[in-house]
Amino acid sequence: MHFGVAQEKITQAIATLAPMVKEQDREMLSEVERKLKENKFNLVVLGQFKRGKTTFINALLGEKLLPSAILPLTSIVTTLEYGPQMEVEVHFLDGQVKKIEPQNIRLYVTERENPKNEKGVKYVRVLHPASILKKGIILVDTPGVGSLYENNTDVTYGFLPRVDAGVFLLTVDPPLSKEEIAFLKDVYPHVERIFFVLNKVDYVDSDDLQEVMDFALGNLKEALGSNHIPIYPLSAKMALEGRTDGDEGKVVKSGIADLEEALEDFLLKEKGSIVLRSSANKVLSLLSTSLFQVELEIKAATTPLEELEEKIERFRVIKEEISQERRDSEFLFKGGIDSLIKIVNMDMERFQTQKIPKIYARLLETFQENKHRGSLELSKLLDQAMKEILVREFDQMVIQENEKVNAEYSRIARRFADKVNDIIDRLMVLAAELFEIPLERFQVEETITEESSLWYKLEDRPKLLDL
Ligand SMILES: Nc1nc2c(ncn2[C@@H]2O[C@H](COP(=O)(O)OP(=O)(O)O)[C@@H](O)[C@H]2O)c(=O)[nH]1
Ligand SMILES: [Mg+2]
Repeated sequence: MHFGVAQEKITQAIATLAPMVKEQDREMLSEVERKLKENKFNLVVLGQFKRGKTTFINALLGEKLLPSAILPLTSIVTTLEYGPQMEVEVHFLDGQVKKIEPQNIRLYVTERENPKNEKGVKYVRVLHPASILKKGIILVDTPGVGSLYENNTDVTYGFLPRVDAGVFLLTVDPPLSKEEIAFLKDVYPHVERIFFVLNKVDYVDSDDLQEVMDFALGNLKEALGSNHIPIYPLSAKMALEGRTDGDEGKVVKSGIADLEEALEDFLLKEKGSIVLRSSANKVLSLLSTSLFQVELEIKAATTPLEELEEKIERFRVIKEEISQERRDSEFLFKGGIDSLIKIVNMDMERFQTQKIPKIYARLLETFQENKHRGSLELSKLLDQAMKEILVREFDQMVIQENEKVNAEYSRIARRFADKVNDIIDRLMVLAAELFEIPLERFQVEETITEESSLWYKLEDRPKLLDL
């Protein structure tokens, strides 16, 4: 279908749907409509905290616009789209919009200047003349996940349904963390297209780069179960410095050109279809939930009042019963989790009472064997012995606990999922019976048993032995 025709059809569907949906869904629809009309889509920069997302966006813009440093953490989403001149708007949660000077962005988007978002900012919108934006993308800088501030993770996750395509930043130091893999698995189903970038390559020399790339690639392949994953090496910092200093050599060395080329190629060839597909999907999913409500209303309008009141009363009684059951199930689930936590705590205590003496004995042994050595060497040996025994004991414990926790958690979750499915079933049958509406059945998946595992962290140098 021609882009214009499809665009028109989706716009019509939005216009029909808009008056029928809830306020907040209407907001989402009008955003979809705007993006569709302007043929724009969100290219969201994702990744863990401090991977260089903000630096990368600044490099694309060719100027140090958004605040990035070791300390100030972006806790607010910033969107950037094309405008003939730079303009910055702060959109507040209460609906107000304020124009600000570009150098004041930091007052709103950093944790230091706006702790816990006490200023009530919803997002910051930047209009900018950069050529990459001219092609119709809305670049989005997210706070990132896995930072100290839980709020950031929530904000980033909250943005996922709005992602059309993503740039996912990894770094060479360390190549891929457990949290990153978990986050990536969450992101993947939401995104039509994702570009992987291995940032901070200036930390490794060119001999090691291939090795680091292969390692990251192997991890990604394993995590995503896919074989074709292009990954772009980059030094966002070098690209930004090169552009702000007018040092073309640095820009070339940074690797940004390949990535920009891939992005532009993608914009040229695929953007239109992604805009359409992603808009249509968003409208469709809203449509299917709205449809049920509309059908209910139609049925209600055509049923005699008395009969309807009787049905409503029956529905109310059964609904109350089901609510009670839901509360019971939640209670059961909580109880299950509590007892799981107790089991883990008990295991930890047992680990402590059994293993700590063993660790001490081993350290003492090392000390006795080596006490004739110099204090620096002795301290090194003790460090090493401590690390070895800790790693060995902890590894063993973690493997056992993981198995136990996963098995027990799956069991609890399965029971809970069964109950929830049962409740959904009954509600549907009831609604279908009372109001004669055919419904599509859906299942609560057992993915409720999302696996997450225990881990521990060993400092390079145990502080205990800081002699
Ligand atoms: N060496 C090096 N440092 C970088 C690079 N990109 C970003 N950084 C630094 O990493 C830190 C975090 O960057 P930032 O862009 O704020 O990360 P964000 O939290 O993902 O937005 C800053 O100190 C940046 O200067 C890079 O390519 N190389
Ligand atoms: Mg940032």
